[in-house]
Amino acid sequence: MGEAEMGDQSKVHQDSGEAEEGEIVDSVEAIERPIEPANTHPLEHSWTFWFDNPNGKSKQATWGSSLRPVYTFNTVEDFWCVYNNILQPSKLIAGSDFHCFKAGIEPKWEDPKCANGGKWTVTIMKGKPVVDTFWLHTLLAMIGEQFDEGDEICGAVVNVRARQDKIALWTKNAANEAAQMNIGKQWKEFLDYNEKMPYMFHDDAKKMDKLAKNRYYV
Ligand code: MGP
Repeated sequence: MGEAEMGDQSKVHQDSGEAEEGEIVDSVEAIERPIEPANTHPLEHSWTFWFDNPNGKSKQATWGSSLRPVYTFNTVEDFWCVYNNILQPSKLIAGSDFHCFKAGIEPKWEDPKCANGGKWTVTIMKGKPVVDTFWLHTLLAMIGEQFDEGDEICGAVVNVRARQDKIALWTKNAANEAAQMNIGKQWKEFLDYNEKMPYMFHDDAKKMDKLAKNRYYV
């Protein structure tokens, strides 16, 4: 091998920082090198956490004007990094809404992917720490693509309220009853939840607000 070639080769090694197959790694620095991003575990989708500031709610003229995207992640490691550094729902103040939606979908009825959809809702009595477990299991089921009808999932929201907390799973095509029933049944299994669970169409909520009726139950 000529000198020029040798020089080129050592340059390649320096740049990539990777040992080639069969190469003896002889420096401590190389052995103790921290885990490279290449060793992370990508998720099927990117997901965005959103937060709605309860302090802004009483003052806001329009619903959603204080709703903000907080962080987008697309690897298992990044998820845990964020999750481990944010408050769990039981520690959030009443009025907070915390969402995790597929990147590109806004957690609003008005979003085109949500407009024809609806939501399954689990209601949790105040003071029950199970809200944190339910929230984590919901997140893991979504980002880990545990639902057979995964394409139907838009995201999930936890509403922290003074009297009771709610976790809702938003889906895309409310009229597809079979798909929604499948998702509802699976979600109950993942949470080990045994109460009756309702599904509401966003369109009904939009038109009738608090008078809107649930369409399906599991
Ligand atoms: P909520 O916070 O989802 O319900 O919606 P909750 O917890 O029963 O009510 P709260 O008063 O205790 O907060 C509350 C209200 O916000 C609804 O009745 C709507 O008027 C409005 N709203 C909620 N969402 C999810 C939307 C939405 O996606 N779009 C619009 N335009 N308004 C919404």
